[in-house]
Amino acid sequence: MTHLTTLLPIASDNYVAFTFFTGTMAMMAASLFFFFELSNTKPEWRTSILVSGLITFIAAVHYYYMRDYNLGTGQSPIFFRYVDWILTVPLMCVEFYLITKKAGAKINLLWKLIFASLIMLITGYFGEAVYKGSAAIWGLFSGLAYFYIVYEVWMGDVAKLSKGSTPAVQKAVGSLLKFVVIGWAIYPIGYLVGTGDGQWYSFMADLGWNMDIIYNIGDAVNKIGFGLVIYSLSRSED
Ligand SMILES: *C/C=C(C)/C=C/C=C(C)/C=C/C1=C(C)CCCC1(C)C
Repeated sequence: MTHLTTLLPIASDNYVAFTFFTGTMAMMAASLFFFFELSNTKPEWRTSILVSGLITFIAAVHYYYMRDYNLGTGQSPIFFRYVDWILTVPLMCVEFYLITKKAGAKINLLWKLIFASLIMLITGYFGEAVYKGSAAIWGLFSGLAYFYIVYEVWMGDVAKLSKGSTPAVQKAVGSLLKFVVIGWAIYPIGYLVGTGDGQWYSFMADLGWNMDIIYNIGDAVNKIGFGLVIYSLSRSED
């Protein structure tokens, strides 16, 4: 791949490239915002805001490459995408843990979440890039790991701990649950669209949607959106 893609024009109907560009800028801007706001954040929320900034920063660097790769080749940057997720999703688990820690969570909750998220991503990568013919079965494994995370947050440890805690922590856990159940569910939709060709769920591919646009929307919601929710919680609680 050459490094001249910045000289390539983007066709006005190339929405994929458009979302890679705006995604790059949004991730960069969000990182600056979180980093600069650190110094006027209450100490007990600082680590959370810092981790939000790290997540958007790591994504900004990957988006920079994905944008280039996509514009130069017209293909999906599957590899960079998964490298980004392998780094940022465990960091999101750290965010979840930091919130639940305020309700008394132990470190083993963090390891459970990280482990499940890695299973979810590795099996997803196999289905999307390595064993494409059996994308359905890999997607199913990935989905099971995802449901385990949903279970932990909705009914498992996270939910139980939150019940006995302060209203502020309950509110934080409530928004965490929304992100895991609604925000994260954007990704399997992208997967079904992107891998549907020749599978029983080929109707998803036939919709004419684009996997990268769906993933890019998912990233904006979950990385920037979740970071902003943490930010506002850090201001409202007293
Ligand atoms: C910042 C990036 C985030 C929060 C990425 C999250 C990714 C997922 C929740 C992916 C989930 C998948 C499934 C549940 C099944 C199909 C394969 C995946 C990996 C797309």
